[in-house]
Amino acid sequence: MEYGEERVVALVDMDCFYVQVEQRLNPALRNTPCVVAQYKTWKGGGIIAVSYEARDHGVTRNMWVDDAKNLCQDLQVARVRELHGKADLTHYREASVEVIEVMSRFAVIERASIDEAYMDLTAAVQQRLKDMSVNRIDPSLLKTTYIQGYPQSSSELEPHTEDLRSRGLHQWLASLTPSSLGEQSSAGLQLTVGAFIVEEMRAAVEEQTGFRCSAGISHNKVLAKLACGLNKPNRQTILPLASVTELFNSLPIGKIRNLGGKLGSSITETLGVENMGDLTRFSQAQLELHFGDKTGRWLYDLCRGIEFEAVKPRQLPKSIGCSKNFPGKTSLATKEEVQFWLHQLALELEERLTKDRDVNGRVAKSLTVGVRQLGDKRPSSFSRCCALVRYEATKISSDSFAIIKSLNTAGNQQAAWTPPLTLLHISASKFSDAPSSGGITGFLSTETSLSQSRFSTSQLSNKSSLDAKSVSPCKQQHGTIQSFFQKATERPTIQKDGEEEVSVGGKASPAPKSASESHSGAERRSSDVSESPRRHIKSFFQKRSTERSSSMKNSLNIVEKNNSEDCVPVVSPSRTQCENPDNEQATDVELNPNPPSGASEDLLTCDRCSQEVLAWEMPEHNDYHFAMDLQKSFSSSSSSSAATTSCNISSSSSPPPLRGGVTGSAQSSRVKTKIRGQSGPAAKKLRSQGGSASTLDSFFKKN
Ligand code: DCP
Repeated sequence: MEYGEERVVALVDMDCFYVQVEQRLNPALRNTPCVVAQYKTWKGGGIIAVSYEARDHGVTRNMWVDDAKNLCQDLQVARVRELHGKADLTHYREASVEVIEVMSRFAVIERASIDEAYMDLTAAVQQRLKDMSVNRIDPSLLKTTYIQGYPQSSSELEPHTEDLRSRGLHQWLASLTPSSLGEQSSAGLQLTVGAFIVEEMRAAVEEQTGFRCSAGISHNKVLAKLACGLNKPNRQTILPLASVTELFNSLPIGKIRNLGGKLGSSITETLGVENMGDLTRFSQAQLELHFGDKTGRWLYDLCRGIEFEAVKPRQLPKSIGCSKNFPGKTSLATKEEVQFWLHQLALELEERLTKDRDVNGRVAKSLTVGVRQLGDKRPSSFSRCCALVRYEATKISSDSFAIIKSLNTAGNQQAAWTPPLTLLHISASKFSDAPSSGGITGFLSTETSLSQSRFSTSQLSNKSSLDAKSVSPCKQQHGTIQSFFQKATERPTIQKDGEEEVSVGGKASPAPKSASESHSGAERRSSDVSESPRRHIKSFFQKRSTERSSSMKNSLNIVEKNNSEDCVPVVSPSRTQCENPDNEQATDVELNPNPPSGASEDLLTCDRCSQEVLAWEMPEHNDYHFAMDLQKSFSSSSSSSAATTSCNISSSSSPPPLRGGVTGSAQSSRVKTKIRGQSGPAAKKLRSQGGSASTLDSFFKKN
């Protein structure tokens, strides 16, 4: 077996997942051009999932429904349900659990997001090979399998056709070396047996859940993920190592798993290369010089299709959480509002944690609270964690309030909350088995003092090369469309229950640094990392610059994420660094030899900004983009006709999704500029002058 061909790894990804969930709930939607949209107040709502029939009409994610209907008159629209004033993903989560359950009967799986799972099939393949009397595989067992790179001379055939697939498969099967008993099977044969298992598994998923999926089968996670996307929907693709060179020669670096963000952009900029195959021109020493030892070594192998990140057995999400945006004038400016919304989020969290405990027999020990402040130009936000002592909304919200109240510069005696908050999120993580003896009582008895573990990540800045803010869940200033339409005057009221007076462990929390003080470290680091080495004339400086950034990246790719100019950086709350000696996550991260790994669990990649976002935060993240589009379209309509108050949005309101690499960064910077505009003085000035913001205001009032 050649180096890098030792394992058989597969990625299975559901096809247009939310659409399929809606189609199962409403069979009339099946086989139709259909989309799932969030909310509907503005232009019919924003599209987050698209059936393949609708894709044929040019409908894409991130379009407005009304625009999509112009492309496809018969478009069917299913809506994401709402609960507690937020998108409710329950149906999709439950469907995901069903799928994972079926898949895990076939192999040990690593749930990678709400609709994706990796599996290491090496052992299962070996077992099958032992059980097989003849090491030949009948093509009829691989009815939906493509072989990347086969047939080898296929220029006259249309890609993705059945004829091409079938000829490629036959050619591939004919090329396999049959192995006699006792002889080690070829890598090709192992992949083929893996593909056969995945065919069976996909058929079982469809039979038992009604959902179709696609898959990639190769020797590692990166290639499996890449292969999965090559022949969607309802197909699977084997990617042999021998076909990698040709594929990589025209594959943009940003298309590779973990290279869609800053690291990919930095590679492109630093080395002046575009495609993955271009990296093979560099020696390992050169790559190490530019990106540090670990990343350099990793890239050297990766551009040859070799990667070793393990498939980590995990079927459950690592964290459970919820968040809500309060953009612009809906930002939370009083303690009452902050408490009210923390309580709303806590209600949802309590409900989901309780269900999770009952179903999965585990309890979360850590509670993370994140906020973003109005006018905060940094991509990251404050994030603090404490012990999660009880699954009870009142307790969760009061503890959450207690650990963020020091951010309120208006002081505890005032009704105001300053600076206002534009985002709240709470999440639970650090799960362990629910105590078997004594049940929940046992769990409750292990209550620890909040003061012991409570820790502000903003206070870690001097303790680690990884700034605490860099590792905290950096939240975004993205907007909830729905909140946008909410009148500022319709502020919620809260039943006062003295939550603000909650004393945590009887200790006053350490005085926080002022907002500006605590931001500065991150900002400095941000500019360090994003500094383009090309600006330097001397290669020496170039090296220094990239080394500095890569040494941070080597420590943890979180740095990239948080300092990224990407508009909505989101990092798993489990990565928030609490000052806790047994902080497994922090240890994990430090020791992790693979530059950007371990972070992908529960994450979806946003096609707009290439940011990886927790599945449960995706609705809020999408809102952000929708809100930005909306704001952009208002700006452009008002600049073309300042007097108009009508909502005359051009199709440019939904720019085509940008994916990865440099393009992603460019998009990100644009968005960032708008973030500033949204809440900054310029926007206020515009509002007072009756400019575009005033148009926006009057529109909101109408709604
Ligand atoms: N999702 C979302 N917002 C995004 C991206 C995804 O809400 N910006 C949700 C809806 C998707 C689901 O996550 O159905 C899975 O996302 P995928 O990226 O896997 O896309 P689909 O499954 O919809 O389509 P595909 O068949 O291309 O994988």
